[in-house]
Amino acid sequence: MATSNTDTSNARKKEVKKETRLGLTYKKDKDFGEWYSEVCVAGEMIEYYDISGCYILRPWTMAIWETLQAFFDAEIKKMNVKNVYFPLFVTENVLQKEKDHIEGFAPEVAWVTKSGQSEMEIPIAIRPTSETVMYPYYSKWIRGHRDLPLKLNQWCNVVRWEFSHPTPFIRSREFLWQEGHTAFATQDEADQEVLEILELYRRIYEEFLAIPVIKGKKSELEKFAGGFYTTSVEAFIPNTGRGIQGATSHCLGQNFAKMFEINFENEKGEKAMVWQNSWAYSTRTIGVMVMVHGDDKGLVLPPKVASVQVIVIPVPYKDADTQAIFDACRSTVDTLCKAGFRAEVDLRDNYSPGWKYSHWEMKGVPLRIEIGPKDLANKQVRVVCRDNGAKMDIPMHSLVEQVKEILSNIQESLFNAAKQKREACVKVINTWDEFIAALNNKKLILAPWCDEEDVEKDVKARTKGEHGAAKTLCTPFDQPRLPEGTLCFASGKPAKKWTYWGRSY
Ligand code: 86X
Repeated sequence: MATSNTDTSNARKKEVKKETRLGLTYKKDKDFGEWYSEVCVAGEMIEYYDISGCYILRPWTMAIWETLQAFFDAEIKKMNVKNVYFPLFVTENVLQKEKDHIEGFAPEVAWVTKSGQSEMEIPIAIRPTSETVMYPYYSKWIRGHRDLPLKLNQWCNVVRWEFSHPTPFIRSREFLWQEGHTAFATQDEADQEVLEILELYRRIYEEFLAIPVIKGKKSELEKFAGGFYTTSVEAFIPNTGRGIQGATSHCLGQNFAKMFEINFENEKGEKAMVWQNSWAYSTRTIGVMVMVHGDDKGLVLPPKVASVQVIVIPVPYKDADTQAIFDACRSTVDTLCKAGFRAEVDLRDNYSPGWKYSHWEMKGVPLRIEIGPKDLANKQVRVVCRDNGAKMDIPMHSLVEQVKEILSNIQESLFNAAKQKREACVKVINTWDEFIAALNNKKLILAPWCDEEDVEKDVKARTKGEHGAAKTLCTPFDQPRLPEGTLCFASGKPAKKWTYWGRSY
């Protein structure tokens, strides 16, 4: 088949153009939503799929998930939590066992109704969460006080067929999570575990993802309806002025024990009901990380979770000894890997150094090392920090110590920068007018509140608009002093506590 010269040259032009089309179309400050999707895809974390709300999690994402998983899994094992796996499917009968629990959620449940071409006799649901799947077996397995505590966790996927706007990681119809379900003889033990787990969630956000979170208790309106009380870690996205629930740790009280008859014989030989908890964090954590740290050049990954912490790029010049530069790159990576860092070299010969810089910046690699002829001659490397663009020359002999120091500084300064940005958004208010002004200014609002459900409902109703209503995010455990006589910003009644309010994801 004949191909004209023009065709070939156009094709080549197109190819080169595609290769060089690096950089984002959208700006974080201008079009946040579009920027976010673009960064997830261009950073190679996510690929869109042909089912709305379902996303492919690429290796760049899964490596982060596995790091968080390794940490959390080891920590809960220290607490003597055991891993299990319950089936994905649940019959209608079992799902509906707890009517009140399911009621509000029913529209989100996805069903399998056919096998091949034939209708199934009994349709089966795909788990949206596993209470009703697991608790019948808790009832069977728990007989006496010696069977307690029962502490189980599973790493799995769940499906919630949401109809509101899907967003990668943040609101997807299928997501990965861990769900912990524990049962105790006493409320005391349950209470204590709720907080121990919440602390692990704080550490995931603050120590790994470099995101400051607020620990607190959910209002009656916002708690898990089937539970006794809900605690959470709450993050904040300054660009949109929205709060986002990072993870939850619930005390379920004895509500589910009643429904599922999870009873035991206590030490006195009396019949008693267990106290239960449940707790979860999901791949949403990764979305919060992208939103908080990303910039106009792409992802910014905290060193502790980045699957590549250091990318080494050769910078050969025409008359330089390319082989020697390549060798220096390889040995640099070797040294770093042996010292325990996650380092890689990009030796591809079909991309320019400049293209590679943009590529790895887009992917958020915390540290870039460039090695050119001058570096080789001076026995040094050039390092560039992803977060602030800082550049320095490091002598080869102190490579490991300096890289260690720099990465740990990046981890810390990402957290500090995020915290500073969040603090700049916190607005303490006392009156309704101040509340509305702060809400319109995308603030994270801390307000004195009477803690009445009807008042929260009223605030929701009065702030309903195209951007969504304001609600409570949490009542922080760390309470500022509440001066005597302080009134609720919304009702004018005596305030009982300081609570964070805002729009949320
Ligand atoms: C609430 C509560 C709880 C175990 C956790 O937050 C931690 C881990 N579960 C989950 N929830 C539902 O119960 C629920 C139920 C159905 Cl049927 C649904 F379609 C969606 C749901 N979403 C949340």
